[in-house]
Formats: sequence, structure tokens, C-alpha cells
Amino acid sequence: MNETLSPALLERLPAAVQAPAYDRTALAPGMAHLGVGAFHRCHQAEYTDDLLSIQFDRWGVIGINIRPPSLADTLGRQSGLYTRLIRDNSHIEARVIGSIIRVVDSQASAAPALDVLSAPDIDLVTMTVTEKGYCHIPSSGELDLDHPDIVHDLANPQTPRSVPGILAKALELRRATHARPLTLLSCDNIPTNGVILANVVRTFAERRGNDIAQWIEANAAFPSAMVDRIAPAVMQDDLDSVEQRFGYRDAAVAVGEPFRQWVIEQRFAGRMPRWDLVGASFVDDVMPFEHLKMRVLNGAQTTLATLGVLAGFEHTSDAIADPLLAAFIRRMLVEETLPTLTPVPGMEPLAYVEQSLGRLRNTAIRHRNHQIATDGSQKIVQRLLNPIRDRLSQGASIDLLSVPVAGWMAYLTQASARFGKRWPVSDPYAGQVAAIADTTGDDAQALASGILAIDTIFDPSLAANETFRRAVTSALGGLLSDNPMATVRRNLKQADTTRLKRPARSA
Ligand code: CS2
Repeated sequence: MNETLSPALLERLPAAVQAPAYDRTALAPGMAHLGVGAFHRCHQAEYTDDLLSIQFDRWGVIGINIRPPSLADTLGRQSGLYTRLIRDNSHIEARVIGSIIRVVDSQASAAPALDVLSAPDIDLVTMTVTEKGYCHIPSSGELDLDHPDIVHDLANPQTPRSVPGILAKALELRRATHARPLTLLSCDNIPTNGVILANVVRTFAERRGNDIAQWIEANAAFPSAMVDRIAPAVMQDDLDSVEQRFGYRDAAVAVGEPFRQWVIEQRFAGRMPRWDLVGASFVDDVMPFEHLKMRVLNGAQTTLATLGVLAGFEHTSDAIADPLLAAFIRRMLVEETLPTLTPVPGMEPLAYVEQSLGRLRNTAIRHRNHQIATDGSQKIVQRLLNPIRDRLSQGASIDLLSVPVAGWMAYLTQASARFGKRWPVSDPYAGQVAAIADTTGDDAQALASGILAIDTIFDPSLAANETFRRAVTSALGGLLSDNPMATVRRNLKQADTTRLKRPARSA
């Protein structure tokens, strides 16, 4: 049996695998990361590894999981080391990343996480806890006080299980022990992620009383950030491919595309790693960057994922290889999404669209449509509904953007027993949507009305807009039929007609 990746193996890695260019044994912890999934391993941990190799400093990462999977058996056994593969069609580049120096499993109790987060040598906490980890209401960004974990944590603040509860408790412990400031850097794909993180932690802390909210205000910073790299969930095939190519076993492989980007709001509570030396940007305002990324790249992914599943495609790259979906996505982005964006310094919008489409065509990135469609309720606001709202306020058409909104509804309802096709869905709103579908049957009008009434996803003023209701209802009816792609074709034609009628406004 082949050897498992370990510090001892670093000396003997095959030539094709790059090793950390610094002395890991001298690396002291300076930051913690919550949610050590594929994305963290392909993004923040790699930037840190880059930085350590040019400017060595005490910025070792302690990786914490408060949800499954457990880290002990994978990264833990390998002293935090893992192979990061960059794949671009037939090209492959391998490197062992050394920036994670310890991993902590805190799924059963928050205590191990709290020990790390409250330690005086931790100046920074980065996190990728997924959209739903923030326990916020998607349509408003406020803390969801009815969320079962929040209800639990407010009643049991010493044993929190939610991200806001754990962070508030960690900050309380910091105040009580050493009072050192902390930067909390969200790296999740939600708009103004720093503002939302600050909101949920502050609201939680206010409910706790004991002046902790004021202390947090003065001693913690919550910068927003735009993060980007496509890094799908890792499959057994990826682990096997490392063993076959390089002759060692690695249970924590991460696979990503070549492109990466990180734009961070310059608002820190103390020392920060100089990630700006290795390709990240520190800026005053992240918003234009995050709108561009979430509406173009992520909007395209969600569209291709939901429509792709309906059309029977497995991965993003399969969906975008379909000429109809490819034409749809480009026109949606260029004609309807781009006009909602404010200029982004140094980025040309049309070139960004083409670059994004090129990234999605990368066949070596096996990004499953079901993975992207997971938790769609937490994603559609920033990816689709916000641009739709902007379009409507410009009096412009939404013939194309309305289709993936209906696509998301069809994706969720087809999981219920009502319709012929079924697939397992994972979404906090799956049960609620299935219950609506159970009462309305396949009456698209009633079904769309029922779903649009969920005001934690659909802001009531948007849900009341007649143009929006009509467009979504009509697309939903078509997508639930036996030939869902006919609707995609029909709406493309409709967009042609609308464009001819109103060239000045919708072009
Ligand atoms: C994807 C993202 O699963 C998803 O929601 O759209 O993880 C996407 O790949 C990243 O945001 C790319 O930076």
C-alpha cells in the first residue's frame, strides 16, 4: 500500500508536486478558519501558502469544523498537509499546501472551537460556513430569531451550536481573558457578507445583554470580501488520481480551476496577513466586485444548474456545452445582467462575461449541477432576484432572468411527489416548497403564487410586482411540462421581440 502524505514525505515528493517553500516546523498559529471544505483548501489556504513562501510570518492556520465532516481522519492524520490540484481541461498542476498547521473537530460541542477562537495568538478568523451558516433571513440580511439553532443558543449561550452563537461566545471569552481585538472575515458568497456577519453577531450579542455588543463594536472588525475560485466537492476519483499519478495517498485532496480572485475590504481590527502581496486586493468598497461576481459567474452557475438538471445534464460543463443553454446564458448575462452593474475598476464587463463562460466550460472541473442547486433559496436573492429588481426599476425586461427563478422553483418542486421526475434536494426551504406543491398540484399559477409568498426569500414589493409574477409563472408552467427546454427557447425568442420593441431601454 502506498504511503500517506505526511511531513516526512515532503522531502521525497515526486518532482511534479511542488512542496511548501518554507519551514513548516517554524510556523506558529495566527489565524483560525471555520469550515475547512474544498473551497477553503483551494482559496484562502493557498493564498496564505503563497504569502508564507515570500514573507514568512506567524500566520499558520488552525482549521475548525463545527459541522461534518470530521477532519481528524483526513487532514488531521496528514498534519494539515494536502495536495491541491489545479485542473484546466487536460492540464494538471499539483502542489502540497502547508499553511494549515492543525485541525480541530468541534461538531459534538463548541468547546474545542471556542478554545481556539478565544486564544490570544489568534488575530483573525476567516470562514466559509455556507450561506445558511449565518442564520440570516435571505431577503433582509437580519438574524433569523426563529432559527432553531439561534433559539437554542439564546437559551443556552454557554453551549452554542450556530455560527453567530459561537462567535459571540468566543468574543465574550476574549473580552474576559485578554481583550485582544479580532478581525472576522467572511469568505462566503453572500452579498455584503461582512455586514451580514456583523449583523447576526451583533443582534445575537445584544440579546445576550452584558454589554458584550458594545465591546464587539469597539474591538471586532467584519470586513466584506469577494472570493472566487470554482472548487467542487472532492470525489473519490480525485483521491484516486493523486495516488495513481504521484504514488502517495491523500485523503484531503482539493481540486480547483486556474482562476482565483480575492477582494477584501480594508477594515481590520489588528494585524492582517499581507495577502495583497500575492494577488488579493485590499479595497475600500467591495460591493461592485461582489455584484459582478455573484450576478455574472454565480448567476450563470445557478441558471445552468437548475435548467441543466431539468434538461438532464450532470455537470456545469455538460450544461454549457448544450447550444441552447449556452446561447441563453450569454444573452441573459450580456443583455439583462450587465446593465444592472456599476463599473468595476480594472474590469471590462463583456470580457468578464466571456472569461466566466470560459471557466464554466472547463471539462476537468466536475461541478455537479445538484451541488450548485443545493441551498438555492440562500443563493437566488443575490444571484437573480437583486438584478431582477434593478431591471424592473429601470423599466427593463426580465424575459431571461425570470427563467432561472422559475428553474429554481421547478427544481425544488420536482423533488416532491407531485411530478414525474424526482431527485433528492438539500435546501432549508425544500419542505416548505414541497408542502405548497402538495396543495397546488401542477397549477403553475397557484404554485408560483404560493412560493412567491415566502417573504424571507422574496421581498414583498418584488413578489407583488405584476411583471415579475407573470414572467415567473409563465416560465414555471413551461419548465414543469414534458419539454422544459421549449420554455428556454421561447423566452429567448421573446427577448428578441422585447429588444426590437424597446431597443433603447433593454439593450
Ligand atoms: C457555486 C459556488 O455551489 C455554488 O453555489 O456557485 O461555490 C461557486 O463555484 C464559487 O462561488 C466560485 O467562486
